[in-house]
Amino acid sequence: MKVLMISANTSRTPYPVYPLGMSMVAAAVSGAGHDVTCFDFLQSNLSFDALRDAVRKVEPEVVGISIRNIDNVNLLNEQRYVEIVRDVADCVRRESRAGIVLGGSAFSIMPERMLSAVGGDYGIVGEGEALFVRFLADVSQGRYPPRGTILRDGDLLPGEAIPSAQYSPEMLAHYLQSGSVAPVQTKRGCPLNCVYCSYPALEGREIRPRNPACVIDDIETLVNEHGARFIFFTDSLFNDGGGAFRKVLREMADRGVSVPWSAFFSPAGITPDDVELMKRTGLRAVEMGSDAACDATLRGQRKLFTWHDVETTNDLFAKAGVSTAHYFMFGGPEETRATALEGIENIRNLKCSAVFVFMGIRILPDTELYEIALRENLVTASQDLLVPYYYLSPAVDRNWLEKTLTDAFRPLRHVVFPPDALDDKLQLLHKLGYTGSLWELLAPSSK
Ligand code: B12
Ligand code: SF4
Repeated sequence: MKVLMISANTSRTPYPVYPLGMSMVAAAVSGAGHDVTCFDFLQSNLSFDALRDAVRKVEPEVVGISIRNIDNVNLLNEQRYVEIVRDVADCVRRESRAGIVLGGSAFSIMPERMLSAVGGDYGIVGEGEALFVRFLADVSQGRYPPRGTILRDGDLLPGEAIPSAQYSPEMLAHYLQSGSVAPVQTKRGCPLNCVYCSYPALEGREIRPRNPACVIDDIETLVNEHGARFIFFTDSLFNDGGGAFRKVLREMADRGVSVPWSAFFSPAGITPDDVELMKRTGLRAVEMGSDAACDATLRGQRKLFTWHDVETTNDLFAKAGVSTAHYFMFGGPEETRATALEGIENIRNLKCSAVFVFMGIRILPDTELYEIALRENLVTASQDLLVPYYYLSPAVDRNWLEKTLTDAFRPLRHVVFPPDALDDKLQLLHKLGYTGSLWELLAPSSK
């Protein structure tokens, strides 16, 4: 069948990111023998003319729209992305009678609501490779499900069967202009239960590692054939408790691959040997999901580590000369004035790192945070969660919290509040040819 895949992501913050989800689904669809064309709305500079031309040229029988972000999860400078996805779907609809299938992380978080807001014909929840291929096999036999059907609960792919993305040279060239960051997924799934997190619902609770050799093949292709100079491992959590990350790093080291890389880490379970191996393979910067800044709020977020773990892991990387960025969300469950002040003091004492501070936590369905917010009467069961709504602990006043965080962090160059305050500078540095996420320039160790 002729399939047109469209990435409808329009976000450029903190930098434009290569549409990995669409490329992985495209690889599976093309592997199943279909004729796939990918169109990236962002790369085409949000041009509806270019979109229209692509639809006319491809004459697709099915169109898959990949929807990455609902919003920017930033209470203090809200950006919403769904309306323009609806315009994309409308544009396709005007040009073509093809069935429109929606997928992607933003779709999967609120499938029913997204289907009606965007106006697709069908939706696929979760990973798209197997279910989209099955859908195409059915419709190629004329077996269309009723319009409005949302497919879900397909068998998750075993890790070894997760495909390499179909990295498009033209698309990559576009994204490499912004910091030369190329994304690679080494595994799917997270077994933990952090209170706000939708990742386990998106990728499943079981860790499914890809074959490390295939992961390193991807890195070599990106570096040697496409000129990527920085790899971001997009795993929900890189340093999984089962140690799959070590196998990837050992394979990398055994094959002599060393390229600057970064990933999302949890501040637990990392040894000095791990750090040594990470450095050998090129680790440039650690993005640490510390999330809360003292023990009471860490417990409130159901984190399995303590503030002591945050400090110890931070020191481990600092000693090895690796910069870390910590992300914190103030105002979550169990936050009070006292915990906020304690958290600020803890952050002040954190050595050698950059810190990004969010206020409030975006409430997503199917999370414990949503249940808590319901119990505390902060949301109602009929509330439309597509409209961003943020959890703020009833024990702190919003204005007090915002002023306190602003006053505390304004004098500190390495603490960024609100968290997008440096996005424009980052984009300028990328234009000047700097690579990676670059916040390490803020970390006191690198001054
Ligand atoms: C890594 C990551 C980042 C990295 C990206 C680094 C890079 N260079 O790629 C960084 C830190 C930069 C980042 C930034 C942001 N992120 Co982010 N990120 C992620 C994360 C952990 C993984 C994304 C990824 O690449 N996954 C791997 C790919 C293969 O998976 P996928 O895209 O979901 O695709 C699969 C399915 O969705 C499906 N699928 C995809 N497309 C389609 C299409 C069809 C037709 C079908 C059938 C199926 C299908 O199949 C794919 C393969 O199985 C996710 C959480 C998660 N675990 O999903 C959040 C996530 C995508 N991010 C999110 C957000 C909000 C953001 C930011 C807006 C935050 C901010 N304020 O800066 C920015 C936006 C960036 C941008 N420019 O778009 C949200 C989006 C949902 C929402 N709440 O709106 C997520 C889901 C986290 C969350 N729960 O809140 N992010
Ligand atoms: S926040 Fe990170 S560690 Fe916690 S459940 Fe989500 S992906 Fe897993």
